[in-house]
Amino acid sequence: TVRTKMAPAEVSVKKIDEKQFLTAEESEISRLDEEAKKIPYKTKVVWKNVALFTALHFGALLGLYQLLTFQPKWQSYVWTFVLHVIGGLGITAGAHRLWAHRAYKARLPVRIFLMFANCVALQNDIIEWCRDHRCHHKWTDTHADPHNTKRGFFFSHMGWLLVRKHPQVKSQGTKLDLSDLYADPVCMWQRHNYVPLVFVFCFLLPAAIPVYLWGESAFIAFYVCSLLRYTFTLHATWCVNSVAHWIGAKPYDITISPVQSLTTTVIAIGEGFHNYHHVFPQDYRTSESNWKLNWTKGFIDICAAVGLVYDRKEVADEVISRQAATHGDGHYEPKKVKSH
Ligand code: ST9
Ligand code: ZN
Ligand code: ZN
Repeated sequence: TVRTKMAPAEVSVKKIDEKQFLTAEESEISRLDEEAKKIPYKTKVVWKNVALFTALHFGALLGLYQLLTFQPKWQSYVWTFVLHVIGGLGITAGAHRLWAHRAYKARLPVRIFLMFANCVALQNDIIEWCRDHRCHHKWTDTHADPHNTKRGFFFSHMGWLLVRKHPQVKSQGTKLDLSDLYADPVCMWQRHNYVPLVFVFCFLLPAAIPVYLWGESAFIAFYVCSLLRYTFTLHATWCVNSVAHWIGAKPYDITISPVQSLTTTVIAIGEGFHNYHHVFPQDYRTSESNWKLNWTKGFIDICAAVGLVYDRKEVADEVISRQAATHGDGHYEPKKVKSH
């Protein structure tokens, strides 16, 4: 067929006849689109969330002002960055690659660490996060995708957290198998204790540690290390849903919305090469880059080296280059030497 034999250069000029090459999953997507047209739905703003996020952003702006006018002690700068990376790992290595995609297996100490790190990032408990994320991959860019990019850049970035979900998110989402998450006592423990956990790990400890260990002002510690850092990690994460679904190269599949975004990869510690990730979601690396651009892969590999992580799933280079040659936009650069 054209789709599997087409050379990369041709792909970018020839329009693929979508009807002719519908796979099972793609035809489910058109079924969902048809069904959605019949469901009455009006965007319903959740004003409580609008108020909370507005307040958070005002707090973060105050923190940013303090940060840019060099009010914090140097240790607080380091601490803020460390917190972004720890919370980030709780999302990338934890909620995302381990729990949502099962891209590798982790022994109990790593799962416990990632669960606490996940609380530092406060992005809903792991089970809820994974349920939304599995919806996103299975039904990308339909109304069953919680952050459907067809509803605009702002909606996919953060707007989806400010309105009631589309009924299709709920009706489709209930079809997902989440039994692996409910069977993990670490996820269940986090769920049962979520509110006190995020209070302590996202707000209290990040601000209290600088005050007690290097005499930072409580005011600065709270606005910079808690509020600004939390807000920054949120936007870094949200960029994966907005920026990395927007404009950029599609070396692995030209027909889908996710793109390769370098900026997003840098701020989201290795998660911005999103065209790759949507094509090979089971790959624990989520991209072909090595640890320098993919600190999350570095973290997982270090854990594996000491035996705390195992069964890392990785797509073979031949499969990747074949995929790129047949479905990509021609931006694929084959690796000469495999870099780990
Ligand atoms: C946050 C999450 O920021 C960010 C996630 C981003 C994901 C990014 C992915 C990218 C890839 C990974 C890269 C990582 C990079 C990280 C870099 C780090 C450096 N399936 O939700 P409710 C049903 S959170 C099935 O209230 P509403 C279910 O029955 C920020 N069913 O819906 C549910 O009841 P229950 C902090 C579903 O009323 C019921 O509906 N958190 C599903 O429409 C009600 O659910 C917040 O701000 C589903 N998927 O309200 C909280 N979903 O749960 C924001 C729902 O009991 N959230 N159901 O089973 C809310 O306030 C609300 O969810 C709402 C919708 C207002 C948005
Ligand atoms: Zn995506
Ligand atoms: Zn994913």
